[in-house]
Amino acid sequence: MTNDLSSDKTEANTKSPSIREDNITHNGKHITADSRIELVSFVLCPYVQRAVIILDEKEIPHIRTYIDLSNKPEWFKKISPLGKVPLLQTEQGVLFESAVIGEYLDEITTGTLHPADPFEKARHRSWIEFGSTILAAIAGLYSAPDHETFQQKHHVIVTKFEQLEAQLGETSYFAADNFQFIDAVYGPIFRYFDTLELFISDNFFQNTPRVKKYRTKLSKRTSVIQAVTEDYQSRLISFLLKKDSYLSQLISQKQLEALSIST
Ligand SMILES: N[C@@H](CCC(=O)N[C@@H](CS)C(=O)NCC(=O)O)C(=O)O
Repeated sequence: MTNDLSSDKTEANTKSPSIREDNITHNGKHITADSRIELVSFVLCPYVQRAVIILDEKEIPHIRTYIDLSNKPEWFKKISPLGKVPLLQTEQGVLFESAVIGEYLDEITTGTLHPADPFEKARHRSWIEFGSTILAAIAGLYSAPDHETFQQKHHVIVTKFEQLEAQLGETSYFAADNFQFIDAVYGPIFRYFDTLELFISDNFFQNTPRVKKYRTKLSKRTSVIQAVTEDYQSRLISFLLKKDSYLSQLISQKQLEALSIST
């Protein structure tokens, strides 16, 4: 996601640590409660949100640095192999790719957010990848230049939710009543719809009651709520408007006024 919203700021998270004692050395280096972990972030990035949610769920003290992706700082360009966020700076070096960062954060702390069973864990990882394809479809929707493409993307998203529906059982979250790693992926996905539904009358969840319930459950999770800044929605709407897409046209001046958002 590239955009032109300026958003440089750093925020320290000073929650109490829970670094796993039996995993404090790696390549001769120690990971301790005092170790500096810095997450390089972008305010609107759903992949960043995954890492933020895991950091929060596992109560990992860290520093969060927000950068402007349309004007990447030189220091970021130097350390980021793909020029993408999230990027995690640790005492041992830099990690990139949200899934990798999440796994690392899970492994250096007490307990795990993944299921113990190898197949079940692998199944979750498969559906995490699936989640990334939903994000791609959402980007396709908000970038669609015309009504026809918009409708096609809408159909792709609804079909993906139908596939997801078939995976969900009676549990509160994806596959358990406690929050797991995979739930950090679906929280940020569903968050988009809180904004999209302000402007799109088509229902995305009509045929998928379990997905709908899962969405509601995730929307109440503190780590999910706190994974974005307070001005997230107005920033997202500004971003959507600047796309100059079919959706941008649906965001009427009247609605913006009602939301107290200036263009
Ligand atoms: N597969 C990557 C995707 C990360 C990604 O696409 N990040 C976007 C922001 S949401 C980015 O940094 N894009 C670079 C740019 O816009 O220049 C991950 O899971 O971390």
